[in-house]
Amino acid sequence: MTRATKIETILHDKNLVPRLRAIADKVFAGQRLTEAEGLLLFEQGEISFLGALANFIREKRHGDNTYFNRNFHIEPTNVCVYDCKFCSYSRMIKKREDGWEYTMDDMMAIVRKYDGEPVTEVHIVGGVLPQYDLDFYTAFLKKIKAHRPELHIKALTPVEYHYMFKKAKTSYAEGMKRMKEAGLDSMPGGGAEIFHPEIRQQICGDKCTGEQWLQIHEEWHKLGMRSNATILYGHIENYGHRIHHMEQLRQLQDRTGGFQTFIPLKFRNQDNQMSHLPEVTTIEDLKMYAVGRIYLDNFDHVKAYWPMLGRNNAQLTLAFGVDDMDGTIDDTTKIYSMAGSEEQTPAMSTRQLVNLIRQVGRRPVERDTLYHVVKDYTEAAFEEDEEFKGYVSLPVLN
Ligand code: V47
Ligand code: SF4
Repeated sequence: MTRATKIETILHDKNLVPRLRAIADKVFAGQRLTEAEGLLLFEQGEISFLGALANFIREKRHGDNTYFNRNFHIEPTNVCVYDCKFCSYSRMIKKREDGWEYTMDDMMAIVRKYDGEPVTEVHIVGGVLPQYDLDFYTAFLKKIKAHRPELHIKALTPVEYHYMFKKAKTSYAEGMKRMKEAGLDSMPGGGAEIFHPEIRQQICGDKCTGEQWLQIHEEWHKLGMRSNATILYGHIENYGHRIHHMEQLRQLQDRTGGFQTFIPLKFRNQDNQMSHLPEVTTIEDLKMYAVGRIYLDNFDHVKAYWPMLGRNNAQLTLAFGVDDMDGTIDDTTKIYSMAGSEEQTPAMSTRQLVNLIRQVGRRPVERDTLYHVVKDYTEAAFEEDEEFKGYVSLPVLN
């Protein structure tokens, strides 16, 4: 179904309740939804209705373009002083012998492993430990930049920053300034979980609060820098908490414009203290992506993190507001395989990722972290590309 027919279907659906019709009208007119309207979408929006609205916005902003980048991950440690109930990393100090704690040399060896590879970004995130302090990370970032100046460093979250700055007796503003001077290029979206204290207190009560998370991003944006934002959904929160979370993000984005991408992360239930909770259905995943796309009218991009969702579901999200598939990842990324994702060893080559996107009729576009186009995989570029020679692509479904 084309975009135009989908919209026609919505407008002529006699069964559409007036309040949902009014929301559709607002979306088509590019108007902002209220919190009550966002909640109504979650509570009463049929999945096809949500998909059509989200896809309308997605295609208005990006057409069929579906972005990905080539990056690699460094996870300094899987031991953490915090005790987030959903995290398969929260092995705490008492089980420290089960974990790894990389030295700066270990991590520089990982950086060097990618010398000559066409990666544009390193994503650094992991557990929180005292030895990884402000002096350590500023020295590490400087080393990376000295070795490979053009590599974009997307590193650490307010969870680490809050801990490090407190230890260094430094303000958020001063701490972020020091990180920028050391070579930090952008901040990933992790650590957001659910901002509402009612839930945050229960699932990750000992780390930075939602307000602190937002303040640190705000200081970073004030320096003219960009970051991402996540939500961890599908556990003990309700739709109201999700809307509250997105409302905080929307307000901050109105003030600074510093967020690039919204990344819903589905709670996975293996090997953590919340394993007794069932995981939500694929329909619920699609709802989260679609409402996220519709509600966050001041965010450019919505990303599906495929190692988390699985490849087929990630493909589905491309019809529910998602325009970004994150990166091609090798098997150094352990966080999700430990939490019970389908992708036990998440690895996907650029070829596979490009094909996955083409299979559902979208146009793969390789980007750098700041969404500059690195390579546009139009049909012609695809056919001519050395990397794809001899590769039989799967049929493209329209
Ligand atoms: O903050 C931990 C989540 C996040 C589980 O910015 C879990 O480009 C689900 O933020 N089930 C870290 N999620 C990862 C992250 C991220 C990933 C990819 C790209 C970007 C980006 C950011 O992982 C944590 C937490 O919310 N997480 N445990 C779990 N059991
Ligand atoms: Fe530590 Fe992050 Fe896991 Fe929480 S989610 S226990 S802060 S690694």
